[in-house]
Amino acid sequence: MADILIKNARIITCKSNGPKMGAEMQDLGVIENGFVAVDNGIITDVGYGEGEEFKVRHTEIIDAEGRLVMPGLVDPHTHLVHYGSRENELELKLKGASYIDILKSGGGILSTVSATRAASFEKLTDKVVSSLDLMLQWGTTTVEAKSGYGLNFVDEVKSLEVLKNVKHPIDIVKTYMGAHAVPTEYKSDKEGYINLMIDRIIPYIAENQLAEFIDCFCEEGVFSVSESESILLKGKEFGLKIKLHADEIEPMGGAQLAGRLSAVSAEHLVAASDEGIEEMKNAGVIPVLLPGTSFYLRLGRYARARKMIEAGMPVALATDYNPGTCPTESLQSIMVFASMGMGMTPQEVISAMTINSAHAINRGNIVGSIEKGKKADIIIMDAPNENYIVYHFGINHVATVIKDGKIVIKDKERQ
Ligand code: IZC
Ligand code: ZN
Repeated sequence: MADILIKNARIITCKSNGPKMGAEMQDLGVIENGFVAVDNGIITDVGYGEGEEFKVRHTEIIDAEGRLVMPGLVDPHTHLVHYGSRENELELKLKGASYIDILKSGGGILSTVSATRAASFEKLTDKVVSSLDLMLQWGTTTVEAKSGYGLNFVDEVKSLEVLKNVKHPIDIVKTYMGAHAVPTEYKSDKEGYINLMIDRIIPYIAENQLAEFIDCFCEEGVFSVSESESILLKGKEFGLKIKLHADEIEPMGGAQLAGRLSAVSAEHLVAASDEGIEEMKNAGVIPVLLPGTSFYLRLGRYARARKMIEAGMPVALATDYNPGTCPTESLQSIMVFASMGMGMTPQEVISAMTINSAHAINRGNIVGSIEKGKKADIIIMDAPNENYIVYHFGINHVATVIKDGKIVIKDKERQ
């Protein structure tokens, strides 16, 4: 018995026992002319043939001939909960202002903080829902989301409560990121802000299970390596898992810190040193690369994905969706930058946005591949093969989205 049977499909399973390491990322575990059976929200079988042994109980049989069936995309790094937008910075940026210059003059993150603090719970929720709707339409079925635009007790808790209470098919993994910037009221007392996080906010968030991860913006002019370390260690003491914005713009030693703390993942890594990459590898830290941000910051350089893959590391990719440095919800857009900017093959890109990104948020045993026993989070792309998705860029290839075994986006052409 099955609720849904997908047949005649080219199935990109992304099957793997753990994250796909280095060269393994090229192997997507493709099943030509296969079927997927779904029952009660779970994948119950995957194989060759039409799955004729499955009688379909409730919903329907999907004939996916000529299409690509893949795991729902997993976005392991977003700043989903924020209010307002920052298109005003576009012109400043084009005139040559750097990201950190804009932040130091009270713009950037801090302008989003003002808008987020002023927004009601309902308004913030509406904005989150409209972004989640877009993500789902573009094929994302699980997303990591950070706080970090409240920067005080009330508004950080508000942001995480919005994520906890929002009703949406997409699964959200929550991260506390109070260490995103120093709020204006603590401008000349950074230590005071760090103490507020350490003494009050982190314990409250952990005890009330408002987040699973803690993250910190370790960057020149934001939080130093030693400040980041004390904040992250406090989170760890309270049971939060560690992520880290490391070496995004300046080579700070963030990658080494991620290795030393055995972080689950370290993100950005554009300026990460050879030693940093080596220490991450030895500690099993997953590199989460954000090439849309390199592009949008006009950095003129990208993280060294090829070096990391050749070193045998399990590279993951994310949008970094945020209102300043990467205002897009679309992982399909990021595919192009990963491929053209960093030289990743379409196969590596898909591994990095499914099984590896699932592991980067501690969901590798539940989502990220089409395998028996996993959640039935499946997308059907109107594309003949995986190369085509990267090749025909800038458009949405998603035809159908199945989330938790329910068809939430229905193929318009074939209804
Ligand atoms: O709002 O600018 N890099 N945090 C770290 C960001 C970008 C988000 C922003
Ligand atoms: Zn980020």
